[in-house]
Amino acid sequence: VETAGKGHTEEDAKALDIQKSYKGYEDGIRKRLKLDADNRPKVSLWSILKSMIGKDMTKMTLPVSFNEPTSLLYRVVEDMEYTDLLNVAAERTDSTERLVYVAGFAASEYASTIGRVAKPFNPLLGETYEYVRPDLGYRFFIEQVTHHPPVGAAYAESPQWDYYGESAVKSKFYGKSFEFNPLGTWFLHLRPASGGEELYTWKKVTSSVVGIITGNPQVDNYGPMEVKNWTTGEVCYLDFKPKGWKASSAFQVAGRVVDKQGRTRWSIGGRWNDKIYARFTPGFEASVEPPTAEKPGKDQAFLIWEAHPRPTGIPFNLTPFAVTLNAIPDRLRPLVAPTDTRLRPDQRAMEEGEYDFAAVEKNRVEEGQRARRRAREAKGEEFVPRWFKKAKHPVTGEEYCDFRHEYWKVREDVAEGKTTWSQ
Ligand code: CLR
Repeated sequence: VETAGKGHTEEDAKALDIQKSYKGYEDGIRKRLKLDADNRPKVSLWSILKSMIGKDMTKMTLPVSFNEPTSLLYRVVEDMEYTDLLNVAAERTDSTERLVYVAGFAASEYASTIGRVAKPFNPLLGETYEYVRPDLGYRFFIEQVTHHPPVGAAYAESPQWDYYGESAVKSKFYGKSFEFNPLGTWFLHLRPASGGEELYTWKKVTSSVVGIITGNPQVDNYGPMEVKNWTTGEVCYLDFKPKGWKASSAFQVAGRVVDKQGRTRWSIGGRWNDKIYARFTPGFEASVEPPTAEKPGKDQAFLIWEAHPRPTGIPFNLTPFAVTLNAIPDRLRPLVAPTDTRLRPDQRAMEEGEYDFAAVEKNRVEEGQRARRRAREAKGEEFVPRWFKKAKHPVTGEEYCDFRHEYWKVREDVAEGKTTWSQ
């Protein structure tokens, strides 16, 4: 093991452990779907939703043509698209600068919501998903731990960081808008190259669909976000501005990083669909304009994050990253858990444009879930998550889902033929 005098033996051990999960992912990422265009029937959202004011999304039965071939589990992995920002953060020696990049990561996931006015499939209780990126050095795992309300518990890890939390979204249709309010806290353990380990937390902002009545539905993301470094006491306050009437306020995000005395160090600004910048503003907060060639200098803003291009012509308006998620190469199929969402026939059919078959299969898997629930109730049993357990967070004191670090060990044994998933 090469430690290069950095004293990061723990990191090296972690890297080796993660590499064991690369098995099955040798074929690389998927670049395109079978389908060239989705050709979903164009039905007005309002005509279907107008009788459902006051309801939450989980209680609505919508035609499958309102779905996209993702699930709420996949929508959580989509957070991982810009993990390069976490690696940049780990390389910075100044902790407030690390916070700038961690906040950039927290804001980066919203770019993928553009143009995605479609319902992800609702995961079944106990459904899981694993996603490994040998090219980027991380692995991700999520399990659906409750059905009502739908909660997914996730854990991602790389040599430089661990990222985990619960995705629990409360939704309500107000007529004028459809609001999605994420409740869970996200935790990040960052291992800076300069040594030590830091804990950061934040909560996600509200997502909403506006323009339903006027027939021009669009996703907006708005509200305050507080990214806190528990190790240093530094905080980044971000404000996602609601779209409103003025085109100029659309996608705007602005904020600042403060030290533990509350003094501003950095100002942050930009648009969450495009680019976010930071500017060194010690002791004052200032607007953040994109840098210009005319006035170079230390107080110039610099780019911290830029959205990946969104090529046109991907069915369902998916991002290239989302296209990689439901792929199931032959080498991977025998290694994933039987509960893996890649094996769901309804999502597969949706992805391949077989909408009627998708609807039939969706019905069938959901019937199966109801039968399993009745069987549990008859025996007086309760569902127990397989890979996570409820615990009190040792630092923040909140209740959260603790990953038991068993999934990847079992998977390794399955890959080596020492066991099978059913045992
Ligand atoms: C927001 C970020 C969270 C995870 C998450 C969960 C639910 C998602 C939401 C995100 C984005 C908006 C979303 C929502 C579920 C349904 C809703 C995709 C990713 C869409 C826009 C609703 C479409 C309207 C239907 C009625 C057709 O970490």
